[in-house]
Amino acid sequence: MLTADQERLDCFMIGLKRRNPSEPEFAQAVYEVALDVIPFIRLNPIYEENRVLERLTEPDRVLIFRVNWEDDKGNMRANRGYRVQQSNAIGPYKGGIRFHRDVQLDTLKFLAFEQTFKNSLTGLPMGGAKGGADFNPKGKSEREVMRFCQRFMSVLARHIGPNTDVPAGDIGVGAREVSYMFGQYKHMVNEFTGVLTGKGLSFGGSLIRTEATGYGTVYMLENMLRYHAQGLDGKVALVSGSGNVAQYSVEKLTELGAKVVTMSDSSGTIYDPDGINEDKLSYIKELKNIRRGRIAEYAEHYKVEFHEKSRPWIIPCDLAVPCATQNEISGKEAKNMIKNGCIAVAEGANMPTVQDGVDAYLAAGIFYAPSKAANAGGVAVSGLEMTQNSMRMSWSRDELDRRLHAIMQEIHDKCVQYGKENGKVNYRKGANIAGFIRVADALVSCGNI
Ligand code: NDP
Ligand code: 2IT
Repeated sequence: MLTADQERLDCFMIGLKRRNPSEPEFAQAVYEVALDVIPFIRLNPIYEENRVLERLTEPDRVLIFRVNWEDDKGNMRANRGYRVQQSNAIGPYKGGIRFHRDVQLDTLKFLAFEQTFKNSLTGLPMGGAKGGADFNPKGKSEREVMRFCQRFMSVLARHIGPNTDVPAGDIGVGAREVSYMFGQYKHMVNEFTGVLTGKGLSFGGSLIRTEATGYGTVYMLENMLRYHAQGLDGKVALVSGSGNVAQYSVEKLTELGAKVVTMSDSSGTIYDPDGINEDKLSYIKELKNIRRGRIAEYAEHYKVEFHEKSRPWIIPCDLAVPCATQNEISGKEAKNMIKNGCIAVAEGANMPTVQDGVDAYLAAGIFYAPSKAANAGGVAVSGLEMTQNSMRMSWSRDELDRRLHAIMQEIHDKCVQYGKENGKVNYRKGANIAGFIRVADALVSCGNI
């Protein structure tokens, strides 16, 4: 990086941290984008003149609200709800809702910021947003989850709409929660519209939305390997997490010939050296989606190792597909994976690798698909659900899978177009610049609002 760019970056980050104290994840996400975008802005002064980076790092608005709800014992409970509406430069605000004990503004600001670039990469007309609550779904009854979703939506409803802001799922929020929220919204506004995506199939949900993030991540990995004359067949893969994104990443990896040897949850990692085949994955789906149990049960059931409180990254592999949460791969773990022979990382989770780890991937020259490119298939199919809802029709599974494939291929190609340097592809740079251009051009064209 040129000295002038480094100075601009340092100065920009000092200002950002001063304006957003105690928000390390937001600063981390912004830094990773600014690293690539600041040199690009120097070459394209129109973006500097319009202060595009400063505008993009300030959310359009942040909503914070109290959510009161009643538990099964009749106690009144209070949680904090959020919606960060980051940018509607290229379409209505769009992004998931996270319910997790640790949710705080910092996390949602990083996610909304990332979402803006990710949505831009899909080529579809969607702005960026993220929301959630510090509600812990673990151990809650079905009725408690329903009541929480209803109370959450009773506040959020006045701030969203099919042309304003279209939420979806994320950690702790799947089709069940989206559907409860949709029911509450419909009840309040007396309108049946595509205000949320990831709904149940019989009332406007899209086929393949459930699978899309995991499948899309593997399509991105496949594209990246193919571009470098490699393939998935016979490769050993580590997957973290055992929720929505992990399950469908494992499904597609296995279908395409890779052997997945790990999955995890917040209590630890299972290591199955024979591979998690279709039958074993069905067991995981039943365990996680129906019984809502812990991953350790898999180890007991199949008599394999369970590494308590441990993450997968110490196990030798060819491929790593993190699908749990942010900052789940440390610099040390990244370096260890590279040392053990890992050749490619595709991020199903959002920002799962710390900055040091990303630096290590790039320095080692392994193939690295950053989250905003790799996991964009989920929101892309959400975008297709919005289109189907507007047209009051639905596409077939094959049609949607074909479109998902095409979108992931386009994202890959944009990363190559903007990320080529010294005969290699820096996918982080490619994704950042390609995502930036579309939003930045819209901001410039629409004036200083
Ligand atoms: P789920 O709630 O379905 O699954 C989350 C998984 O990650 C669970 O196995 C969970 O374990 C584990 N996990 C969550 N938090 C932690 C933590 N702090 N430490 C260790 N493990 C943790 O969520 P999704 O699969 O939907 O989301 C996973 C990731 O993918 C997130 O980063 C999300 O932002 C991202 N993503 C999701 C998309 C979607 O369409 N759903 C789209 C794009 C990205 P446990 O059950 O023990 O908490
Ligand atoms: O991080 C993400 O892209 C999501 N959680 C999906 C968002 C969406 O609107 O489908």
